Amino acid sequence: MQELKENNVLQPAMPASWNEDTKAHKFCPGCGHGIILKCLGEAIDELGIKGKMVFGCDIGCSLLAWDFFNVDTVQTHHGRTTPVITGMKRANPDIIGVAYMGDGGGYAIGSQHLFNAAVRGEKITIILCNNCNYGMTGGQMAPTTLPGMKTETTPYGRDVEQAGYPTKGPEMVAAVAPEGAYVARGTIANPRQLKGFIKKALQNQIDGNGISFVECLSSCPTNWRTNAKQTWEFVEKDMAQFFKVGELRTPQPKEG
Ligand SMILES: Cc1ncc(C[n+]2csc(CCOP(=O)(O)OP(=O)(O)O)c2C)c(N)n1
Ligand code: SF4
Repeated sequence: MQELKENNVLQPAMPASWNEDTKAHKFCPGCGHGIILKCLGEAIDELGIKGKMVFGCDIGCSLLAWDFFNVDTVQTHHGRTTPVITGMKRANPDIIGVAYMGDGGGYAIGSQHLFNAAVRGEKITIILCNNCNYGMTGGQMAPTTLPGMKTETTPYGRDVEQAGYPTKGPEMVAAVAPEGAYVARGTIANPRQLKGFIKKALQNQIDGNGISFVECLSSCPTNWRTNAKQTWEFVEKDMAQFFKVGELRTPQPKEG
């Protein structure tokens, strides 16, 4: 959607929760982070929670979102966004805390935090960008790198005999979280559905239920070294075939 500004120049309509002064954003052309953050921005607007939000971003390309929103934001050490937002939420239960990270941040260096926050059912919302590699550091293998996928550190393709199979985060969180959890996997190839999942994840926190976790299948054309067609094919076919899109856990309706 576009709207006319005072100078009669067509401008893209941005979510009200975005910080217009910091746009255009800093992600590479074709990067999926911007699509995920647009879904998040629209979800924040539609739920009217801008004034209560605390947004946490990790090290990795998610840190480029440190000035993305017009909301209170904290940028943490690599993998530590989950415990930082957990602490803020415990100290001030009225906030809506969102921890945003990459697959390296969530499933490698921060995996213990994700696992234990899920086991404890922390009442926060975690949004994780799965782009099958370590984007910011130049495209090394991540826990989510697909079998046979070439990266900087797997030049002959990921060998599952040596490196194991990719981590399926939502499946793990869904398996260990207590009642009240909302868990889903969306994709930038279907932003309408992805926004719906993110909105439900935020609503779950508003309702005071358990942990909310949304993994987002995303693109990193810079490190994948793909053109636009190859990028979309990889997201829509290769990634979606291995990582099934959909809801894995929804909270039981409360009695009464
Ligand atoms: C403690 C620590 N270890 C390693 C690094 C180096 N480092 C910075 S970003 C990054 C990987 C980021 O990948 P990911 O979390 O998947 O996010 P992406 O950039 O792909 O969005 C690493 C290993 C660091 N900054 N701090
Ligand atoms: S390196 Fe990859 S993840 Fe990082 S901004 Fe560029 S395209 Fe996005």
